[in-house]
Amino acid sequence: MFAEWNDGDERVDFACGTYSMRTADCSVVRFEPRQRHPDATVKADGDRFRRETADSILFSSGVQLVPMAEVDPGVVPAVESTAEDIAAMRIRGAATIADAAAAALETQAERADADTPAAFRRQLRAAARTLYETRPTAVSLPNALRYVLRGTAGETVADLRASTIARAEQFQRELAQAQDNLGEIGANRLRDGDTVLTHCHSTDALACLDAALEDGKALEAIVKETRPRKQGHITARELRERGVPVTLIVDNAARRYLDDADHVLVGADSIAADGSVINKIGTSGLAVNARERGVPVMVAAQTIKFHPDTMTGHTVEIESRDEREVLTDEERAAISGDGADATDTGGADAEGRDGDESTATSDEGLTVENPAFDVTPPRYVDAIVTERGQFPPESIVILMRELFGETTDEPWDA
Ligand code: RI2
Repeated sequence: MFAEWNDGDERVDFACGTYSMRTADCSVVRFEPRQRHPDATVKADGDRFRRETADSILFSSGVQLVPMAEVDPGVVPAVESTAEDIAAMRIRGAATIADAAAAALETQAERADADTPAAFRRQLRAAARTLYETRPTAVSLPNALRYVLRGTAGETVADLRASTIARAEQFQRELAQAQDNLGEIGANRLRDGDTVLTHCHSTDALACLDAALEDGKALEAIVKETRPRKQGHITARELRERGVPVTLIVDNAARRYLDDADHVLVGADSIAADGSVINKIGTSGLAVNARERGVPVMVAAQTIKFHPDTMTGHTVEIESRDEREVLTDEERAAISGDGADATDTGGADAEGRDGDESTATSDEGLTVENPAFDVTPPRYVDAIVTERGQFPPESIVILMRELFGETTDEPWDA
């Protein structure tokens, strides 16, 4: 999203995501709210922005400011649009995000208006940055960007364009092939008549079930709905499309149903060098309960999910998402006692406060946390299934080193 800054204030409902703002003196900044800021007024304050809500003035609190000298106007709108779709989770799932990012770089290469090789490379790097900044935890995103940018070669714009397009297409082909191969390996762990318990929605996990079904094995599934966004519903729908009997349960019922499961099967957003699995929030609790019940935990994760930075001691950033995924404005108002009719913000409430001031978010004593992912230690994981074979989590670092070496440059440094 790009918002022009003119004279006066601009009232915008900032959802999570990346925004570019131009000030009156034409300097430009980018900022990334990690939480939704309804009806914030943004004011230019020198070369920074400050955000004013009805009752507070915050200077870029919870906001990361990046000098817009780094934002190149040559990023094509389709890339901005893909970035917005990833941030808003209209495109989601680690492998799908990687695929979309490669496709976006391909589009950037096709449509770039650069007339020199240096400008082409600068615009491509800017496009990669735009995509990268959307979601911090799914490492498949920077891994995809790095793969494509490393294949960009040539001395002319035409050669750079052609090599980028070819590389992006190669990445997408290999990604699809890797998932097929992973599925066949994962299917070997599943026996005819097994019941799997799933969490969230993972195309890698689905690939294992698909391959087992193709082998003629009958399977059943217990599907956790997976709050807050209920991506378990996607899993349930896709399994029903395949004719698999599905029992949908709320997350809190998982331990009760573990006795009926032969496997816990989940995907991953990142795999750390010590074998920790970073996946949708709730995975770690499920894995601990599964270990206690003696149900093996199988993680389906292509090697694109390996997080190379963790080989050099870095930790994986856990994405925090908009609190409204957990609590609507109406629910928040009801908890905070901001009026019986939370939707009626236009009138005075029982204590005579003006409705506009008692907004749904005015109670600063109520905090909502919405981490999207958690970390499952390797001791609770039985196998990580990749396209290169299945591994005990503790040994994954060997494959990681073989695939990535020790280099963990940022994708745009490639
Ligand atoms: P595939 C999802 O994250 C889930 O955590 C899922 O396990 C993981 O991505 C991997 O998905 P989100 O994007 O790559 O829904 O296996 O936050 O499709």
